[in-house]
Amino acid sequence: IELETDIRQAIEQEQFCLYYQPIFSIQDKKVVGFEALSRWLHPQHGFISPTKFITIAEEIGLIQILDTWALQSACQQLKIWQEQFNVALTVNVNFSATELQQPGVVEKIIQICGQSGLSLSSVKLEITESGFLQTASAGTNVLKQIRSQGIKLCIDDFGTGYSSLSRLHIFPIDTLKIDRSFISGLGSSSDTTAIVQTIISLAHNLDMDVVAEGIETNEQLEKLKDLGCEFGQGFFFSKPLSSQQVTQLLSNYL
Ligand code: G
Ligand code: G
Ligand code: NA
Ligand code: MN
Repeated sequence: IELETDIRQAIEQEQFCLYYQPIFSIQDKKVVGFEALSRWLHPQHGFISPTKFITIAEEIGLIQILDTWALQSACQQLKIWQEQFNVALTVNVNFSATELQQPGVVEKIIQICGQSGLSLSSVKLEITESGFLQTASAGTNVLKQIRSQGIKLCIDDFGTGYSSLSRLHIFPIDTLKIDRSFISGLGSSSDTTAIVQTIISLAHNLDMDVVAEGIETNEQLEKLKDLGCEFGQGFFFSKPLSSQQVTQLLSNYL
């Protein structure tokens, strides 16, 4: 209950900020975009991880405020980088599946992205695999409307949510993000390697591209290159960065 007021205040008082983890092309190691990740620096409790406050925000019905704030901030920031560096970068924003059930959600998303002046195709919404499963047929319709405006959709943490393969193709998905628990076993476990290989083939056969999450070693990177995975993110390339750090990274590198 206390946290409810806290979350509202935290947004007003700018206690939330976004960090950005680079997503890069595995072939040439070039940055193609960023995943925006929320961070809360609480005045009493210090740093609170999103894994804690997102769940609470969902339970008390405040996730809408948070995700809306994140989408708006990330779009504004990406527009700044696109103009400053004159490159076609994209931004991934995490979006809670419970919010897709809210009336007017499609209009709201389109409005926020549009106001930023970005091309809608540079925005990608990440919804967890388990989130996709919660969305009934009404949710599928919402996803189709969002997709029809050009915004891209990603399944986050793929491989952990037990999707039924028969339902995968009914969603208008552009990208599968392979959960990092699979990437950590790449190379050392032949079973895990087979699973990753299968996910990549599945995605490509369904016309989706693939981002491998949690790449920590060069060995994992090389293995993913062999398996034809096109995009990656992880500590090997870069941890999540503040917006100032991203500006620095782009100035050094472009
Ligand atoms: O960097 P990390 O520990 O921050 O992220 C933990 C989890 O929180 C990830 O699964 C990420 O998808 C999720 N997450 C981070 N920011 C947001 C956000 O703004 N909205 C939602 N719904 N999830 C987020
Ligand atoms: O659920 P989501 O996939 O969006 O999770 C993103 C989370 O993963 C963030 O907390 C981020 O800090 C973390 N993360 C990003 N790269 C790596 C990595 O290479 N290794 C580990 N262990 N965590 C990572
Ligand atoms: Na995510
Ligand atoms: Mn993920």
